[in-house]
Amino acid sequence: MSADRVFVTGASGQDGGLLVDRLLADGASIVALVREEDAGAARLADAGVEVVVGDLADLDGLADAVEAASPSLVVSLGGISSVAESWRSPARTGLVSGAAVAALVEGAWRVEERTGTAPRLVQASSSEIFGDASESPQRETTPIAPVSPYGAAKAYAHRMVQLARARGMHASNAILYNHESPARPLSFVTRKITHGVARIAAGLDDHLSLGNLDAHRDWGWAPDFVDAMLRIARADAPGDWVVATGETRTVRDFVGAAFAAAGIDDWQRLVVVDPRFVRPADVARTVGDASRLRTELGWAPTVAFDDIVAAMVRHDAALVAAGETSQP
Ligand code: GDR
Repeated sequence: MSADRVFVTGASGQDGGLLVDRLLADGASIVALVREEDAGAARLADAGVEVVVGDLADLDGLADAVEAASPSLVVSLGGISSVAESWRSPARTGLVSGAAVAALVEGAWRVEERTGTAPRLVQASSSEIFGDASESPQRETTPIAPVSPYGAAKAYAHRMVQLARARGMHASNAILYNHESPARPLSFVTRKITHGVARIAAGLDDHLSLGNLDAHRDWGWAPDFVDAMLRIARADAPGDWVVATGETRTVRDFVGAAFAAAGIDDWQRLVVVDPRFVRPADVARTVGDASRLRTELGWAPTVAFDDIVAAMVRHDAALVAAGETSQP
């Protein structure tokens, strides 16, 4: 399939930036829905992306935007992506991370009515839909039982994509586990750690405040995950695919690896647990089985855990050395 015209939500996020770069390199034309106040809009426009101003909370406007763009592929990356934030804004999370995906499907159906062909759709689904999963590692068939407002919104979107598929659309869920890069915002634990460690190493801070250090997460490399989404978009048949490394580590392991990458061994005294960062409920352990993606679509992770951490620490050390101490 040539994904020649792609409608993207969340284009100014970590995955969006990586996806846009890949698609532009492939010669695709891209329509990105961005909020008026989105600081990333100018960069997208400069890169040759057609920017449409809109809001995921405006469901009718969103379906209209898909219909007007008449794309061959819709990639749904937008919404509230922070699980912590979803506890503070559960209703808005339901709207922009859940119902907005139904609006994308509605827009796609309208394109189908008009042209006879529905666009393909890839939804950035999440391991959070499984909650404290009854099986480990989790697979595409693991029961859906979210334990956060974010997970509940994503579970609705996941199901909506399956319903679109049942109605004949090439609509797929990429069930994404945590995936990181230097472009990860500071609100997520990995980047908070690597940025904080870089500041401590430079003598700018004397400690790092975190929440639950015992949570296990399956952490991968964001460019690999964007590659997985493109493979899924281009697959002969639609479906649901777990995108994960199959390895799980604790937040404490991540902290240790980050300090090690900065040359600091005795780090325990530099980390403080602050109840403000502990969530009302937190998934204890995620680990995904990406066998289906490996065998059917030839995907494999390319960057090991320690190398992900080291790349992020290196990036943040350079930022700190350049005097850039806040969110880039
Ligand atoms: P997560 O990512 O909730 O797994 O969702 P996050 O990096 O926010 O948290 C990972 C784990 O770290 C613990 N933690 C902290 N988290 C944050 N943000 N800040 C802290 O100070 C802190 N201290 C400990 C958390 O409790 C949690 O256990 C990510 C997002 O990218 C979602 O969009 C995506 O769907 C899932 O991964 C798969």
